[in-house]
Amino acid sequence: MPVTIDAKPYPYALPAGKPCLIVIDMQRDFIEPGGFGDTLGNDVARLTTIVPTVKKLLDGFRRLKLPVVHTRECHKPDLSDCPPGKLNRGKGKFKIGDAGPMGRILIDGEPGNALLPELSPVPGELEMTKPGKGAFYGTELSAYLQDLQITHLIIAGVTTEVCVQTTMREANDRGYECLLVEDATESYFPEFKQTTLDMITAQGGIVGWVANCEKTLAGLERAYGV
Ligand code: C5J
Repeated sequence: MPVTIDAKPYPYALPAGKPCLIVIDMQRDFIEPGGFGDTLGNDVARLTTIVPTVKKLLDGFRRLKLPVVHTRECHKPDLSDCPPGKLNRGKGKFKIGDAGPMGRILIDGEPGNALLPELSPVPGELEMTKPGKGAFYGTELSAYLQDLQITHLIIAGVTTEVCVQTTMREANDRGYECLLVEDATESYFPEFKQTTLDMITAQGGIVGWVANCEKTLAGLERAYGV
């Protein structure tokens, strides 16, 4: 009998092999005051509330020696990987590539594009850039997961209804069994977060499972702890 995590819509069975944690876009530009998210008029304070929980999840994966991937949404400095439709979208103060308060918006290597320092990867973890909302589009993620023979993904990060949900749907279509950690993901819009959690778990888990951090770590400890 596989070990399970107490999840919605029903228990999530952990694999005999290792699950991988994917932490989506915990970047300064989305989370810190003065970043890109802030300049779009979003209440970034909502996103800072999950930082300790994401850290707890990371600590658990590290303690159990389970693989971790961190993503950053960004583009090359010459914007050659940014389609016109994305570049020209919106009427905010800044566009992608403009000089913002924390460097050029969504450009790889700029201060605002970095992960929050308290969630920095440790040696052995993959930090991966992505040009789209989903973590599979235009990235090495598929090859990396196949190499490690990963079949199960535990997902955290921001924002729930954009990059997190897109990644989870991409993963689901590729056959991965996905669980979203509900208190380790957040949105600028509380109603969008709740609706996303409901959409994921509807119809018998049409996209996957949802559980809180405590239950997720308890299941992982039962399955992979020594
Ligand atoms: C957005 C993201 N919201 N990481 N990016 O544009 O969800």
